[in-house]
Amino acid sequence: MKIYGDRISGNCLKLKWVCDHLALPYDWIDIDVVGGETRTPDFLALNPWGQVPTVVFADGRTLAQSNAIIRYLARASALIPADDFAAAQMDAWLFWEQYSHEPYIAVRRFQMTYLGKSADALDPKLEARGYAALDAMESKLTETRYLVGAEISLADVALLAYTRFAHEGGFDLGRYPAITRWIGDGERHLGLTPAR
Ligand SMILES: N[C@@H](CCC(=O)N[C@@H](CS)C(=O)NCC(=O)O)C(=O)O
Repeated sequence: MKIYGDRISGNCLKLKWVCDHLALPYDWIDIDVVGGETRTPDFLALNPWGQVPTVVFADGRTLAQSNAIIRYLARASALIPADDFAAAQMDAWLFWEQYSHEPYIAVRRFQMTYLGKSADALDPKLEARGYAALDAMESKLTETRYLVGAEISLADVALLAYTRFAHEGGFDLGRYPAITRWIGDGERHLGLTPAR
């Protein structure tokens, strides 16, 4: 399996963490997002959406969209709850991550850390909606160790991707004791070097 990805991208790191955790072999091919490598004719032939992560399997089939890919890679593993309702709750977090978390927290981080923009130059909605997302996570993680109960699942993998780097987008994680505890638990479980 070949993973086309950029290590600055949480969406791409989700795949690396799942593969490393489940001991799935892969070749990682660096694609420089800031340098425009997702928009070359060769890359667009691989993924017409022009985005990483993109995976090419040994039989030549390709798959894009980080959460679809990790769901496929982790099928039949403990990262997907065996109980169907718990698995649906995990999916709810995966969809929520892409619509209500990543567009604010990841985008603000990208604009500030990788495009060098100041907080004043950014749409204030990014900060307000990012904090709203963190508030929702804090509320859940005050009740349970992980997002879908006592065990880690893909919901945690997907949301760790950008939450653990939220400070790089100007978000103050010091306001969130439950999220801070959860980041530590998730990093230890997945064998990640602490982001802070
Ligand atoms: N919903 C997609 C988002 C993918 C995405 O936006 N990838 C960014 C990097 S995080 C990208 O490839 N941007 C380059 C571009 O759009 O040209 C996913 O979860 O995989």
